[in-house]
Amino acid sequence: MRQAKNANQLHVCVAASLALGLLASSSTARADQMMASKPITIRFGVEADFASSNRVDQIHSDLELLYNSAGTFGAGIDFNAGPLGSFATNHYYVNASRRFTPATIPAQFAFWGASNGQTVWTLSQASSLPNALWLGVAGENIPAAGTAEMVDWSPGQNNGTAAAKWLELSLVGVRGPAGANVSLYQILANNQPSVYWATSDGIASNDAFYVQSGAHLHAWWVFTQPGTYEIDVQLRTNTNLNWLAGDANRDGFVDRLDLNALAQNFGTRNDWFAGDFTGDGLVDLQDFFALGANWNPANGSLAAAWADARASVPEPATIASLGTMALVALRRRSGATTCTQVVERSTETVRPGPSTPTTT
Ligand SMILES: [Ca+2]
Ligand SMILES: [Ca+2]
Repeated sequence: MRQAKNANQLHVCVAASLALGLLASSSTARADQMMASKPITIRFGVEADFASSNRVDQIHSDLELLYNSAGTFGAGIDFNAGPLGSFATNHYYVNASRRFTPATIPAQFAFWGASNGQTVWTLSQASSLPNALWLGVAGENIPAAGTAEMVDWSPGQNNGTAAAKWLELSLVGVRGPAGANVSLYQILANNQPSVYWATSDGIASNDAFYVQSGAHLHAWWVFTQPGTYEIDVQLRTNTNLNWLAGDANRDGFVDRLDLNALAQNFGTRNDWFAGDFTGDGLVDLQDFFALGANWNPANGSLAAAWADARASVPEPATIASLGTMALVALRRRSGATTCTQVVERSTETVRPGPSTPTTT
């Protein structure tokens, strides 16, 4: 499952790790550096519109993904001319011509998350549909400075198996109509679906699609309910930056300013500047370890600085709680790796929710 971290338990783990001096084994040396974007929200209307927003329908448009260089990303709607459109003022529209009610859904399409006889909406991978949106995913507008920083990597999954300058499009959340599922896949030479996104089994790290710098691809998009969808994605790529882990504000020092950034954003999906030094798009314990490995003792005790940083962030749990003491005692018996495992299991699945009203 692609998940939101439980921030409070992560803080407890940080406190426990500090108490046990577990930071010494961390290492940040590497030639390449993964970078992740902040979450980006892409909006779709399935026979429904967002208020005060332009409907993007009946054109060939690509979802342009950008790595702009220096750890910054972006995305926009390609209108084939002029600047990219903003997702704040435009939404992709899935019209009635793409509405189907199959009596039987073939087994290989079970990932749609629809039942036999249920109406679904599909944006086609094929180009011969003049009455509907033809939506691709592209890395064609990445500026030269961004491409120059990108280095070959192999995501090792989905359509990103070979080494190349890949940009990852990860699904991290969907806010849509009640019971809605979203999927993204291609039909390739074997005539079988290659599934990249499918919310029917939750949202996980393998809900990812890959496009190379300079390329664009088309795929099938399927929605199982009418209404409006806000789809949260994060972009990732591999770079040659080799920045100093922990230096969130890029001033050349790993100090309290950086620790404060990490504390403020702990447990969130975020980018380097908010504390994601590992490039997985999450600000969590591993980022704290990365910062800790480069912490200069001249800045004082890391434990004390962390306590100060956390004190400025509202949260219900305190690191001095009895629960923390119990966890520290537990770690003394079982070791550091157990802490990470506890964190990974303390997650909460992001699922399509009932918050958005449907319109048909
Ligand atoms: Ca700094
Ligand atoms: Ca991280």
